[in-house]
Amino acid sequence: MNKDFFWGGSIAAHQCEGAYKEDGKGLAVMDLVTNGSYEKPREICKRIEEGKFYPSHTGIDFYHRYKEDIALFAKMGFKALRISVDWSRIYPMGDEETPSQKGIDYYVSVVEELIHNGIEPILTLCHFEMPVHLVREYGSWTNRRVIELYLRYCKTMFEAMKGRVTYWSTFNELNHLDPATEASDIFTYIIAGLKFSEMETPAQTLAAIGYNMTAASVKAVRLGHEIDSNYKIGCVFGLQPVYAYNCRPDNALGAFKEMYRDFYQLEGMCRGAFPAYKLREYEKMGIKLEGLKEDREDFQKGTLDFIGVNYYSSSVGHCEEMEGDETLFGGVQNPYLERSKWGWSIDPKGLRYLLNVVYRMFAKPVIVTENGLGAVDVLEDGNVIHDDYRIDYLKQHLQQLKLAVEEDGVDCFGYLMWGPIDLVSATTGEMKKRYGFIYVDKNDDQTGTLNRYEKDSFHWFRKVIETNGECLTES
Ligand code: BGP
Repeated sequence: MNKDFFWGGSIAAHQCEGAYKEDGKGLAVMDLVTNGSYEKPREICKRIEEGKFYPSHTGIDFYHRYKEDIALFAKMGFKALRISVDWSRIYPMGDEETPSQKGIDYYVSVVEELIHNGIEPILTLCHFEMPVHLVREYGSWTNRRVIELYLRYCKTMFEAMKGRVTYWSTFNELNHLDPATEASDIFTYIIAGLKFSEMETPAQTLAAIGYNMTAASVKAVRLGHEIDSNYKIGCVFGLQPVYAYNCRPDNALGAFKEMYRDFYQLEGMCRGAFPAYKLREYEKMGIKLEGLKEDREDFQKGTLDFIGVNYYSSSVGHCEEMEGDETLFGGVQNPYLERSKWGWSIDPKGLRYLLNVVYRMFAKPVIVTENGLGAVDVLEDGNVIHDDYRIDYLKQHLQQLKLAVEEDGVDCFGYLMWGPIDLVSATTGEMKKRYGFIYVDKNDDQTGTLNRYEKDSFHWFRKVIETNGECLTES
């Protein structure tokens, strides 16, 4: 691998920081979502209700312990860490004229700590952390005024981090919302603070959210480049291969269409225009979009510098012959693959497949911004955790990534493992679904010391980084 390859991890503010009211932070959408589990969906509340538990309020207390946690990442040899900035710390309501200095100072301190430890900071500007006020008062991304407010926030961060940060992501996973399909409440809520089941005109609403967020991203890229021409600005997508069940042409076409539903915004951000086929599709559905003309130049000038790929799983396209369990992100389960305890199929080759698809489609540098295994870990006597299943998972995925780079010629400049320290699960709100190299002593009943312990995978990943991935292919 290239000697500058970004080995590291990704975390998100609302899943780790806690301190949800501290230093003037406003209420963000995930502050209203309770804990849940694989069997019991998280509850989305209108307001904070007594007696209910909201995991984002406490997270893993990264807000206060970031120095200790960054030191552990540095001990593993991390070259990069992707964090998110919580919009509601910078603009607590979202529509103030001036930002919160305390919010800015906090992220400057975190970034400086990373730099001090030799870790490249990669900042996501919105990872499911929209101020609730923008949903209540403006109707979230359905309202184009929110694009301006998002740009005000981006400008604040682009200016505050000049000279400290190079890599940015405008959004995390703004995909998964296609007007031609039904969406789950948790997905529409995570992305836009709105419940699918409460949308009066779901197709129109999803299309407006999808388009306006895409427009916001291209405008943010343009703005960022104006502020600092050295900025490298990408966007992170949650993508998965959708395989055809067999070679029946209908199945091949169906799987193709299902897979590329998640790509239209990425196409808009890479090709200099919002895809014409999508506009034709909307016309047939009676969907109307605002701003197409005025945004045209932004689409041309705000193309991405790189693409972030979050990869966990693959699926099979719906077809007559195969009736399987639905997967979380669309498509049905693949009978050839094993699944995690949370039902996510495990498909290392899918990562190689996906990296090739994305790189060949857009010819832009790619970075794996998330990948990992959510599993139940056991803290044993002596505070050790033997997580060989996680090592197996990561090793197999990294071997495929290496093949994508070294055999297939994909320009992939980093691998950021998701949740290098245990944190709150986004879909279920649990602590039990652990991803980390670092164990956090916190349980779903809110007991635990919050102490951090190194799992076996911690030492394994340190070696991967130390050998720049060479040890992955040693027998
Ligand atoms: C991605 C999100 C992350 C993260 C991850 C794992 O889609 O970007 O925020 O949570 O999925 O999902 P979960 O936490 O539900 O296991």
